[in-house]
Amino acid sequence: MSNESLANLLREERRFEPPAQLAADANVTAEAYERAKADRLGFWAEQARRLSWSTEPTETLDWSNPPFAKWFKDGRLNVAYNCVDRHVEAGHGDRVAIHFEGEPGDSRSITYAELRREVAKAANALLELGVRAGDRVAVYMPMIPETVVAMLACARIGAPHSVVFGGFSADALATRVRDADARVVITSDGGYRKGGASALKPAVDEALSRPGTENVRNVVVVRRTGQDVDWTEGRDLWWHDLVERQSEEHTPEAFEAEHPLFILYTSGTTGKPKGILHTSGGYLTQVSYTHHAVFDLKPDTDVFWCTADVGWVTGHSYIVYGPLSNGATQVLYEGTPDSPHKGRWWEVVEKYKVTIFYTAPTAIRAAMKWGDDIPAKFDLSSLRLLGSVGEPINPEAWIWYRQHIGAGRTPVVDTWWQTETGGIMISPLPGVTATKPGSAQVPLPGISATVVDDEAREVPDGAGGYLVLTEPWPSMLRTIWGDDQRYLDTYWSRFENRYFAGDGAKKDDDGDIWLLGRVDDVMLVSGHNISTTEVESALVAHPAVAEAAVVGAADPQTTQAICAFVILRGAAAEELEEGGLVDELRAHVAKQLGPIAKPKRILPVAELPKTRSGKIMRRLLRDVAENRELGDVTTLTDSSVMSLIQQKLPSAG
Ligand code: 6R9
Repeated sequence: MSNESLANLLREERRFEPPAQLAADANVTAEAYERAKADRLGFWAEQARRLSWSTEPTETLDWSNPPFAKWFKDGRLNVAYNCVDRHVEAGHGDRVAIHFEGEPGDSRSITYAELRREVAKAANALLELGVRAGDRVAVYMPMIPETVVAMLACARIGAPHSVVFGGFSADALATRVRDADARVVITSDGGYRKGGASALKPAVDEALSRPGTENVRNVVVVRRTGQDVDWTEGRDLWWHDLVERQSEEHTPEAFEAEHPLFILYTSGTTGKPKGILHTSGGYLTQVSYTHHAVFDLKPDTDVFWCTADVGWVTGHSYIVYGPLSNGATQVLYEGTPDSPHKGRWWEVVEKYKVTIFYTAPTAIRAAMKWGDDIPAKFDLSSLRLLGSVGEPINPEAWIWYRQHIGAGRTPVVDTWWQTETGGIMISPLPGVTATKPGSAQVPLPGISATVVDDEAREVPDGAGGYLVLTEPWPSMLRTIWGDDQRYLDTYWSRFENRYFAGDGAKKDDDGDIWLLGRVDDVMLVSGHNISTTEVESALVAHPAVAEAAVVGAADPQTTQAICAFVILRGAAAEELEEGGLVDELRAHVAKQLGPIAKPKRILPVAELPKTRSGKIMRRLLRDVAENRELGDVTTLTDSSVMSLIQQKLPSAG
């Protein structure tokens, strides 16, 4: 991020103290920081006791082979039992677990007792299909209750799930099915989005026609939209046929704390997505604790709503595992915020009297753009706490969020974390921290984070550098699925004994942390990580493209916008005069990777700037895309290419 935008970030000087009543009743007080500082492992051992273990762990952390951590390794538990059954056993079976709101307006409330029965039946169904502990199950679903049931059923039988975002293409799904060597895919005919039924099953059929996916024995299909689907006899099964006839009884088996819980793919700079592996006991401990601490959840009275898709880590940790392990009542919403109208989310808040609301800056900026009068039409007085995640939130959006959604009285917690960290790492505590718009501020109790310079030296207050995590944490990724070396290279080689998060950060004069965006080549578009290399590969796969270089250019709406520089093949360059090729290339990328990866701009150029070793210098292209003076060009093979590229550009971006 440029110094100029950093200056903008820091311009807002207001501080917001926690409301007195919230502070007085808060789940977690300032004392937690002291306790964790005095005995970090003791602190986490205490948090692990939030869970129900069939064998209590005696060892908190085994760090004898860093950076391969084992948390609570001699403990045994069942994650699904912790998220469902134990609440029923504690007498909360009638409490609503999920208020489901479909995009077309259909709704259904599911109690913990009902959820227990559904999860048990789905677990029995998977067992009938021959799924065993350790087998991987891919889940490619819309935002419906069966998605949560499917994930919990996998957890219950110890079969790691790999949820693939429903907006991803058949190619992306195939890559992930192949990498995880999945045995079963759970999907639906489709889901409702943007006012219509969009299909999912055809992408599964296409993905499973690709080589390397042959080990998928069954596809279980939830009927959501009722649209026609192609059917492969012997492989495909309707969820309602298979699951409904199962017994409601299933005895949960206890697994080791380090038993794999799920794989979730995140983009990497080398193109191939990284399968982030999370395990059971440490992950559940941290997501449960952070959900309790950061959102101050009171399970008897709160209604929690996290708007993320279950296909992203935020959905895993703060729709499924965090809230359910805490016995929360929550809203699950299927569709987009603007269908059938731009007040849809606020209508849902009013309908269910949501008290805690967690969303992403990109959604807040969209709501700002649509106008203050829209949320003003709804009764949002139930809200008492707001959260943000996914990208840096600019102070303007933070203030708008507090003012127009939170009536100028709710705390806003800006939570920094990653797929890799599993749970929230840096965030204000709503009953403790005087919040600063735009800053995630402080590591949570038990978490050690700081900002270092190129030489790994901690920077003084007021200076910037790289965000690093300096001690292992319970919900840390354990490795990259099938690739320990890549785990070491990606996160642990940049600085010795420090986890490199890949984010730029700054400490302000109070020592509070401000996140400044990705420092590597992964672009952050509307809260989604997209690798430059993946988009480049997609472009080059088109016959008209010879070479491509992709950068993320700062964008006020989506944090970064994808900007592609392409070298066209001869004949194609002529066709371009007619204008159609650029549109075709954008559509091509959308088909290959999904609409989120569609470049905002595609600029045909004659040459790309490269170093002598042949690496594309994206830094310079970013300068061009952001209309900046070029940085150091001395390592270029041919510095004249840059002036040629600049000439091609319309003067203002
Ligand atoms: C949870 C999630 C991780 C990347 C992360 C950072 C960005 C997330 C942020 C934030 C500034 C915040 N990020 N939360 N940046 N402030 N509060 O989003 O996981 O999809 O893996 O993305 O998102 O750049 O490194 P994931």
